[in-house]
Amino acid sequence: MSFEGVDFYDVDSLLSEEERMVRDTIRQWVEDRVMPIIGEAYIQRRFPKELIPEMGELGMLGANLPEEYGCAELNNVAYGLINQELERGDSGIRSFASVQGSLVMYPIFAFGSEEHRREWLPRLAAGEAVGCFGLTEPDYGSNPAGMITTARKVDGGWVLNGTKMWITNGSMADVAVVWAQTGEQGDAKSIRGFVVPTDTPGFTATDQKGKLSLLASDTSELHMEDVELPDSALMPNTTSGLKHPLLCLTQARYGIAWGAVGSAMACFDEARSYAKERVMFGEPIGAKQIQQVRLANMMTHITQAQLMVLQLGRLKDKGTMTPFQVSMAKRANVSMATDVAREARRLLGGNGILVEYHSMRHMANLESVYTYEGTDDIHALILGQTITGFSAF
Ligand code: TGC
Ligand code: FAD
Repeated sequence: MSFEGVDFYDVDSLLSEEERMVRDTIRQWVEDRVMPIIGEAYIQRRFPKELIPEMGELGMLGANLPEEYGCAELNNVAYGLINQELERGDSGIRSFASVQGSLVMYPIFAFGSEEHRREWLPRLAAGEAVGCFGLTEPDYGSNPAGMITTARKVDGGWVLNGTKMWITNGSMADVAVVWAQTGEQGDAKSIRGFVVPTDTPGFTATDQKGKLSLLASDTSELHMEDVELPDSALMPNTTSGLKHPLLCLTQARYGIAWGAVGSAMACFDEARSYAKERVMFGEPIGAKQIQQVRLANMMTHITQAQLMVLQLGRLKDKGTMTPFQVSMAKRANVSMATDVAREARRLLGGNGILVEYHSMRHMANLESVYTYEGTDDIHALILGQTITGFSAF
């Protein structure tokens, strides 16, 4: 498939030369390196690890973090465009980069010690090391405040015990950012973050079996049984409470809001070219009013989403973006993309269920994206609280 790129409102003209250059570089890389292999990787249920060093070389990992630590130090719009282009390929590829950059490198940069930064950031940026982020537990998904993983203080260090579920990059990670209770169980106020090398004795990861979505992505369970860590494993700038993990989620949700636009653009491109070529009842299906309405709706909703994330990125670059604005964009754009992917798949008829086409893979992936990083419902409740002042969680 060749990416034509839907840009009905000339959003391109609102980008700087550097932003366009970043976007075009990643778009070309996805076309050359991801598209030829992604269908097969998906069927084989494997994350294409061979792409990681190239992602590092092209500056995609932690791209909005400082050069001092080996990162590209791009602005947040360019960072968003990277996510958009990666997710045109596959949500699993974007997920890898989101977790590495927003959920591992960002907390190490923002809350870790200088030693943590020097040890991990250059390797994570280069793709020489992989990271994962352990917040969710089997019984605490939408409500991480209730987590039961503990970090017990002992002489000279900490001992971690617990299980984290649904962890992206978990089985291939060299380092895990793990959130744990340092006080009473169920007391959100005592949650702290730890930098845990995954070869520490007692730390194991097992692959999550049976997924029907995000198949080209590593999703795992983390088990920690008496994992002994030195004092230095604690991220010193995490004060207790959920605020710091939530700050990480804001970074990742921002990237997802852009990524969802990319998957919708890919589905629209596919649907448009299919509608022009597929002949039924003597003419292309694109000449039928029903398919034109379908395509018009897709393009309208994609255009709205493109404008929303661009303004969100400009606010982030100005330093005034709020987590509530991010919730709105994550929720609206992922919901939009799930609808666009489903409509594109339907337009493709029987071919729409084949792996040679891409819309159904995007559609299945987006069901995970709809759920992770705060479900659609949770973001509705965050917005509801912002509007009314009442918490309805
Ligand atoms: P709450 O009392 O509302 O907040 C605790 C403190 O945090 C502050 N805060 C935030 N700060 C920064 N960013 C945000 N988004 C924030 N939201 C809240 C808040 O002001 C407060 O600060 P302070 O100073 O008063 O202590 O906390 P709560 O326990 O009531 O939780 C609220 C809720 C439900 C919104 C939160 O728990 C939530 O967002 N739940 C959803 C869980 C979630 O999204 N998990 C994601 C796991 S990671 C993942 O899915 C990776 S997928 C792979 C990929 O990214 O590709
Ligand atoms: P639950 O919280 O049990 O929700 C079940 C249903 O109840 C949902 O419909 C939800 O919207 C609804 N619900 C919940 N609370 C309320 C409420 N108060 N009012 C109304 N409805 C409510 N986590 C990590 O920490 N790191 C990762 O790298 C990571 N990667 C992931 C990758 C994948 C593929 C997936 C699927 C998940 C990943 N997650 C990760 C976990 C993800 O963040 C959680 O799945 C998500 O937060 C939802 O939690 P849950 O699955 O336990 O659902």
